[in-house]
Amino acid sequence: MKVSNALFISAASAAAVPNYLQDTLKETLEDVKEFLEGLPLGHFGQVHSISIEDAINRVDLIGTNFSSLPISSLADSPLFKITSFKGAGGSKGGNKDDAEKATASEDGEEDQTFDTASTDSTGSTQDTTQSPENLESNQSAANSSSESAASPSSFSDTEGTEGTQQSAVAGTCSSPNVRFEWDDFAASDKKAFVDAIQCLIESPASGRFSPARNRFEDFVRLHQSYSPKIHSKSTTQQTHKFILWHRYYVWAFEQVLRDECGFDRAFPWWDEKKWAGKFAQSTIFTPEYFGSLPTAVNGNAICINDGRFAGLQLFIGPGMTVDYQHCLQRAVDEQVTSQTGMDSWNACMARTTYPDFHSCVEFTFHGQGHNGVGGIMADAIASPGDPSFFMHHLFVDYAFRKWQLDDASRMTTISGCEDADTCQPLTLDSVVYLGNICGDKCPDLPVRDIIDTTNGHFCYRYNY
Ligand SMILES: [Cu+2]
Repeated sequence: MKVSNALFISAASAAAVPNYLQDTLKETLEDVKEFLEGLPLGHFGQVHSISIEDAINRVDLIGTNFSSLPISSLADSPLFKITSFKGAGGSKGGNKDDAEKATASEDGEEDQTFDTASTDSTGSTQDTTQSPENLESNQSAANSSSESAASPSSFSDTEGTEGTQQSAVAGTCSSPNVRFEWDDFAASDKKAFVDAIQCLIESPASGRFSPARNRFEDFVRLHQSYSPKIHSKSTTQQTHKFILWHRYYVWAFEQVLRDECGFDRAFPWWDEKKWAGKFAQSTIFTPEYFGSLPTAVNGNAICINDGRFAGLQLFIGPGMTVDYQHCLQRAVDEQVTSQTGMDSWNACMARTTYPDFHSCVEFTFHGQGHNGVGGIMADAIASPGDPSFFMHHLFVDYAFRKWQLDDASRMTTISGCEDADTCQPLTLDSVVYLGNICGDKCPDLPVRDIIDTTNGHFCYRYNY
């Protein structure tokens, strides 16, 4: 996993290597050069500045020592075969049990907390830190158009595996998990988060997202395979499923971190807009956590050799490429990250219809956040290969939630295009698929079950 790191050190100490070994070392370094330097920036389609087809076609630029799957083969893949949703009423595909369980649970109507001191043997806690108004349903939150939460001194999100619980009475889940902003966490919590992601990288692939080589790559492969269905082709050919699909996707990532890697803290989100124009100075891109954010050198992205993911090698991407080894790499452009600030935020929040809001987000701070980090992140298709993808999309989901809180009707109504080709109407019955990446917790679901983070399949909110 740390091959490039080790070689990097070797290169630095090459002067100490005996002459007779220096040629060998030089050859070895030549062999892995691209893993050290990263790929030319042109190998990564700039997110949404080109059409999705162009992004897919970028694989032709790379060479021949990889295999690339044509888009048509993916559409026919059983994994992504469209299954029709069986009725909007009645059972919510796997959630009914959860709802019943939650109702029966002694914690069912209790408030959750993040105070580690009161954690009991089952991992459940009783609320001791949140004030009553923080625990109100989204009705009051919607009225105030903001969410707030106590700032706990420690975080222990114990509700994780019960994130789907629903209140049978109010229709709104009684104790939403609170996602806290990155800077609200203690260092140990941040470390636990990146450690859990590293755990996924070190865990075996499920085998259902071939040819992913580890559990983390299952997520990369899912996103890659499904890319054409969940991103707009262009600003004129859009699918408005993008923001909903990614909401479900980062939620699934949370479930897997909790269930398979024991992550037991509150889930973080990243207030990206406060770092506009200075992503490289942000508190996620550090040698302790997600690694540094270097600028390109000679038009190449830079392999990341510090942080928790130092030396990470990827085998999914760029574009539709698979089985092609390349390093986690970045190439920051702060001119681009500067466009992720309050101007675009305010512009999007002012949009009054779902499709208008959606387009604004997808093509402004969403796209610029990706392109500004550069390298893997600038690839519209395989960008989840950079773990910072999830922080970026947590911000996008935060933006969506904030916009919904401005008008309660946005929690229950939808419009726009389901697909970018023919613009079939997107409705509450349109189905969103995740390939069951988190098992029974990730069934194919209608939009009505994922449009509201506190009523339906989810039970979470943000701390502000
Ligand atoms: Cu995406």
